Amino acid sequence: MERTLSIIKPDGVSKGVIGEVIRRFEKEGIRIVGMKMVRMTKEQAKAFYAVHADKPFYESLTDFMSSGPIVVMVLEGENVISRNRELMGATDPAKAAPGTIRADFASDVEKNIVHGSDAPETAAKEIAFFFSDFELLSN
Ligand code: IDP
Ligand code: MG
Repeated sequence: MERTLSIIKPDGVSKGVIGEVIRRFEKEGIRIVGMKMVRMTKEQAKAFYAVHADKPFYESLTDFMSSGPIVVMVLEGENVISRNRELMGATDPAKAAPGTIRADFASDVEKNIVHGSDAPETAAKEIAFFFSDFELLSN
């Protein structure tokens, strides 16, 4: 059993696809064990995306991620890290497989609707960034 962090980014919230994204997780039998809506400050967005600090899109990405509310969720299931990445589709929606969240709803490579952790170590770090143990279901 694995856990991963999912974020519905500000564009997903403003486009009104919160319910649709959650429906896709539930339809796959993925369990939601934590969920809340928050708005990150610019500083928090920079900390969350620190791994991308040297990328040319870092400033723009962290402006975007702090531009409005996001829905953060902890998903649980077998191989949920890779299953969530498959449901999301490729980072660039133009390259995302048909039927994936990004292919269906994303407008560009930055405003791509969802975030998903990419490995067990990053998932653990990203979950702890947003949630205390008290906020997560334990069974
Ligand atoms: P991922 O979200 O599919 O894991 P990453 O490479 O980890 O993709 O990049 C993190 C986020 O940074 C992306 O989801 C996207 O919002 C943004 N991003 C990635 N590459 C670019 C780019 O080339 N231009 C603008 N934004 C980008
Ligand atoms: Mg990533």
